Amino acid sequence: MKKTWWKEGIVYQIYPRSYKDITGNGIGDILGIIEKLDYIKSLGVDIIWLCPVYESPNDDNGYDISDYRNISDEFGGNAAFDLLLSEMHKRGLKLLMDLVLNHSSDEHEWFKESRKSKVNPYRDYYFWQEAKNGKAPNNWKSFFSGSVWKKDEITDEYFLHLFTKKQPDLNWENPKVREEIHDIVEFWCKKGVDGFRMDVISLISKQTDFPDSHVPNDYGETIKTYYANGPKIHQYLNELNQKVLSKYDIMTVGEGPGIDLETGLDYVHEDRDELNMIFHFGHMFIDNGIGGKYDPIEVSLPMFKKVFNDWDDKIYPKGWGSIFLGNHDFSRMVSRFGNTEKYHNKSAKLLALLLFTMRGTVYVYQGDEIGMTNVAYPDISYYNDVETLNSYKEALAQGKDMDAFLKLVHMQSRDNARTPMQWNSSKNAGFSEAKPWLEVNSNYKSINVEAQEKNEDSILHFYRKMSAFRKANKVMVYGNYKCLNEDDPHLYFYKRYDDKETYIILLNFCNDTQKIDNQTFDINNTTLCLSNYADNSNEYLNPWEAQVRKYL
Ligand code: TEU
Repeated sequence: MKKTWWKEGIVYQIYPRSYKDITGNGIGDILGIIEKLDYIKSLGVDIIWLCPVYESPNDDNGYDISDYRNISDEFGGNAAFDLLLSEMHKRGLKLLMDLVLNHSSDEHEWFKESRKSKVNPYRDYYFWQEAKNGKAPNNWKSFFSGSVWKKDEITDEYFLHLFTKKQPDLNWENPKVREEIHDIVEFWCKKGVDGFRMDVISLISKQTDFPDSHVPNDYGETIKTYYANGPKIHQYLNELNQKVLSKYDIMTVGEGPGIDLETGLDYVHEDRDELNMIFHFGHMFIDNGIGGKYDPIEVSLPMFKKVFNDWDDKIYPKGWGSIFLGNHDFSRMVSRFGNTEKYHNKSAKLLALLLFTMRGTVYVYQGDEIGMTNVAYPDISYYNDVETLNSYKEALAQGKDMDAFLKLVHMQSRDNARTPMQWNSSKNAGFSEAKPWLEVNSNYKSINVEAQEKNEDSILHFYRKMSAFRKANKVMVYGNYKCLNEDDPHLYFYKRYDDKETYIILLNFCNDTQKIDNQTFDINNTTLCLSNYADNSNEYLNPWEAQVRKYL
């Protein structure tokens, strides 16, 4: 397996709006990130993935770009960005830009032109369709509620938007659109960025006959069958790679809703020249029922393990994967997969230990390094996220029990991950002098960076320990992975190994002490390397205990 920096590098994802506000307007900014670069570096991070900072009307907080070449003034503009890039490079940190190429903002010049008339030269930059039997062209539903089609009064035709009405989908069928996109990517490569996270890249090739979904109410199935992995997806990615990406030493990670085990490797196969890795959502959509995240189902540990086992099995050795347990679109990882009460510290560390001992490039989402948790605002007026608000409106219109729905919002809203970073116990968690754009989580007095810096036993110190361990032991990066107990409902054991060394990772995902009685390894033949407990035994695991052991 080829060795490269992007396989070994540890990525830290920043949601700039919520990281650190220097200018005092309640919105995080680039100068705030610059102020925190030494902190970020101290985590053992090599690469920063910066969520979109381009000019945007912010209908979806930057995922609706109105100018791909300029940085929004709200975040500090182009000068602040240039400073960030040079300050990062000075510290040996690499920068991953978030590129949203499936759609633009409706306030982008292209769309403003496109709407004007059916013969406008930019008309075919987007997907326009006539009404069908007086209605929208098909029954597809937007990721963010309602139809994917919006009728535009000017020409009386519908345009496609898989996300909000202000995020019209770009028509990659049009060679001019692809050229524009290649130019944009080249522009950022020339500026010296080190790679791209490509938003919903799995959706860029459309089935242009726009067939009705035969399962319109089955969220996951519709995405997989109709929206993702379209007929020309690999042609487009290969072209982008040949024309631009391959000329630079950069990394690419494609975000891939709808990519499954059958389609995954094609995106990242080392002989296919497309992307370096993708984010699949096997474990992230694990609790989604037919109706999606607001129709949740029970999740078991064997289901969770199966996702990691199956993906590792499919991707390697010809491809490469990414390991993450949270990002700006999901609730907090410790709230989802850990325990936020008695075992907050232990379970957050267990999840960190899992992240850093898996095969694939590791992604840490801001705030997870201190175990930030979900928030439960008292009512919907506190929420900001367009997906949450649209889902709420839809539930209201459907006459659902709204108290019960608010509980689902507490569990599933994307705002859980977007509350301001908790730096210290002062006003607004040290995030901003002004009222933050989104209310801070009230637990900031106990969960914050400053307090954890002072405490050797903190989650924060454990992240540092784990990143150093991964760096010192390349078998954690390149070694094989094998699960040792697929069916156990509470314990997750796996090994990481190569010709020379074997490590065993033991994780107890429950609130009770569990006996270690696994037949596949001899624990007495191992030595303990790392754990989130000080009192370890060879016979049992404490609640949420995690251990790394090495074969003698
Ligand atoms: O997310 C795509 C995506 O899959 C999400 O919409 C996901 O279905 C949802 O968040 C689950 O709750 C990307 C970005 O990460 C997201 O922030 C954007 O809103 C979206 O694309 C549109 O650009």
